[in-house]
Amino acid sequence: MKLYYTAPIGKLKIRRRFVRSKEESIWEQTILPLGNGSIGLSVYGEPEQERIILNNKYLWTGGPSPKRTDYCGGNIKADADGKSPYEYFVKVRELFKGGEISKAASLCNKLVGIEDGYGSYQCWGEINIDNLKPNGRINDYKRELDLDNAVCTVEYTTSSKGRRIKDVRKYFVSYPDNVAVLRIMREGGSIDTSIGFSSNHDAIITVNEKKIIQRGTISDNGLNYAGVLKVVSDGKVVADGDKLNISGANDIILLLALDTDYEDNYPVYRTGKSAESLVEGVIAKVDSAADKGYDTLLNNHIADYSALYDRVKLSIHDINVELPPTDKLKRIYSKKKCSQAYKRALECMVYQYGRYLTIASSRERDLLPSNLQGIWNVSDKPAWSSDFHLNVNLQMNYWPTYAANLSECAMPLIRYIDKLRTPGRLTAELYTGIASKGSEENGFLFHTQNTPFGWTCPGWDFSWGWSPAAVPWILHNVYEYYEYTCDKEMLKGTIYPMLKESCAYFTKLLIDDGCGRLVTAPCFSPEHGPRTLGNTYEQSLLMQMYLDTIHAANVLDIDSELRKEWGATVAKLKPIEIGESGQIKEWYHETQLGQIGEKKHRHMSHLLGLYPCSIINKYEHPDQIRAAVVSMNERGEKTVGWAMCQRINSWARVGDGDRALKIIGDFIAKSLNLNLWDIHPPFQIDGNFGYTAGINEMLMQSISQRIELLPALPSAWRKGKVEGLLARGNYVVDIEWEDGKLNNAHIKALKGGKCRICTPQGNLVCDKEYHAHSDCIEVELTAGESVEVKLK
Ligand code: FUC
Repeated sequence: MKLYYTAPIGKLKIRRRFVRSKEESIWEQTILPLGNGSIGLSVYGEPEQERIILNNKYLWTGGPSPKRTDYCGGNIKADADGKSPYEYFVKVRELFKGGEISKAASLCNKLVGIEDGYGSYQCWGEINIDNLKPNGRINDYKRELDLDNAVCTVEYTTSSKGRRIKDVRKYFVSYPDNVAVLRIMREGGSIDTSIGFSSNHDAIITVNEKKIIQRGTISDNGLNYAGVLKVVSDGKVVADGDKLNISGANDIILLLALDTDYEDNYPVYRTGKSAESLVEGVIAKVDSAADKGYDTLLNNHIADYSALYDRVKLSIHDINVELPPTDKLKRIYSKKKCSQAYKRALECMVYQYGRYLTIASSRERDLLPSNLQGIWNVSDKPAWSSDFHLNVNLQMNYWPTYAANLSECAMPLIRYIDKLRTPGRLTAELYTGIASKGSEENGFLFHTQNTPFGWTCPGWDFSWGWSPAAVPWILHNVYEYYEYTCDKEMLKGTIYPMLKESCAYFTKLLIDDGCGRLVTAPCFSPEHGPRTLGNTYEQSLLMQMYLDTIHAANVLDIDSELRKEWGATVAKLKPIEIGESGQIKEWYHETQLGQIGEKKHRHMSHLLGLYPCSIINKYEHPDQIRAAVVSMNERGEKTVGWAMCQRINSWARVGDGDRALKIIGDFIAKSLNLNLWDIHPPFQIDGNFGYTAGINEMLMQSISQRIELLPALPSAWRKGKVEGLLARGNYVVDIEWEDGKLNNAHIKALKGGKCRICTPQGNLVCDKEYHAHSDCIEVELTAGESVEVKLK
């Protein structure tokens, strides 16, 4: 499975309406991304000059700095009137409870943080390789990204005076060796070129033997960094200022390592390493890579990558069809006459691309999760700082991870959230008066915007900044790690303590709504409508969190008293309500649909109980499923990239595959760039991940203790096969279907237990002894055991 282009970037038909600068717009539409979780490359592949934009996940401005000695995660201790946010918080709640809604709503504006020190994800710099094209016309140009091995290739031939020259470039970023490897080869002639390795942050650049070395300090925050580019070549390599000139080469290998002194240790956020010692480290990395040699590096890379990527295979219709270049395929896709084979192949490619981007931007040892642009960024002022946005975006980045059988890739997310607890406790105390003392963990709070430096305050504007529900929401992503892998050690040591602390906090935060129900306040449904005492967004996420925590405590067989307490809290939480139009109410005082809030708003925060949570499900609450459909119809589908993907997942959860596929069609046609990156606009990677999650959900769901096969199969997906999806309970699921009907499924239990299986297509039978329930079959499997399932 490959993305490929037969024309250089300058000749591709790109979108001309630039949302950002021209350079950034060309970058986001055309480059091919490579990454190993922390090092990101953007490959242009121009014949004359190779240009590769460089990123390192930890290169950020903002946070603690010698220039900002009072840095405190954006939190305000007291405003100009000497009042603390907590005083305002208490007042806001009093006003809400006393029915003085508009006063309460306007006082919410005091519940903000500051902007100074927020910072932004940075671009590192670039590698430039000059004068690459020999004389003569270019033929057979091809730039491709092979998703099967995460290698990018650029190749073309030139002929001049009867001589044919073939150039081939191969690039990859290795996770095991933690270096980027760029190889440039020429047959039929030799290469004379000059190599530059530039910095966007005024690094000191030195050239030493065959290495270009950068070292520097980010002026905003004193973050130290170092990078090295080492040349291994059969040509002559000589230093020329801060460049390396190479002559007479047939083979050039460039090895790149980048590092910073970032560490996720609150409150310093630094390892304390100097730029000089970072230089020693990166040099050791490229030297050791050079000793191993290209073939070993490539083999290590492919072995590592395929161990993850190869777990899931997807083929809808006929995957083996010869495909046109990706830019053409994308253009043809939205035409009426586009063949089934092309349509389905592109849908599968975009699915696997989401898995590829997960592996490339989020790996086990990373200290940070993928951000709004994964790890790729060309600007020093990217949109929304390319931060960690928690009112849908970061959550969506990890929606597909587990079911797409890449659980390891969620480790950086779990680590990041765990580390936010410490600064988050300060925000909880300063803004809501709930303090943790000594070993007593009374809870942490963070909101919509977050950075690598413990930024946990609400943003500098309540209307998008305030979002306590960000905590239970992202904790659901964290808890899912256990649900899918059944890793009890991880549950006990890491996940459960996070859930337990958060329950302790919200139990203290909840107040009576005046009618005997528990709610939080003030609440704001992202990012529209009134400020209220409780809302469906916050209540649904809290309900899910308490249920997850009770379940976790059951599994671990601990905290029985707390379980009872949490159970009692769940019973008193204000429940999901259905309004006069038959809709899920977003606000409790909502009567008819559409009377409050912005029409067609992109956020569907009142439907999070449906997806990614599971409190709205067809088994227990078919009435709420019907109400969710009413609400979704009202919200419509004309929206930005990530929001289309939330809709794909939500329609899959209600079992409407045709509707999901319709949005998929629009998403591919309108919301993907030529390089298949999702746009908000501009480029925002959450849509890529949300799309992949959507396909997972259409083919297999595993909520309410059941594995549901083909829960939302579109009628246009007549036949197909998916192998290797992961279901909650740690089951690996393969499904084959033909003529729109389930042919067979193979389910392998990695952990074992009672496995309930169903499909909306009819009753099932299997090759093991089973119990038939009214809506599923139940089979007992031991670890390692498999079962074959068919329609009765
Ligand atoms: C949320 C969304 C926006 C955007 C931003 C990064 O605030 O409402 O659409 O995706 O995050």
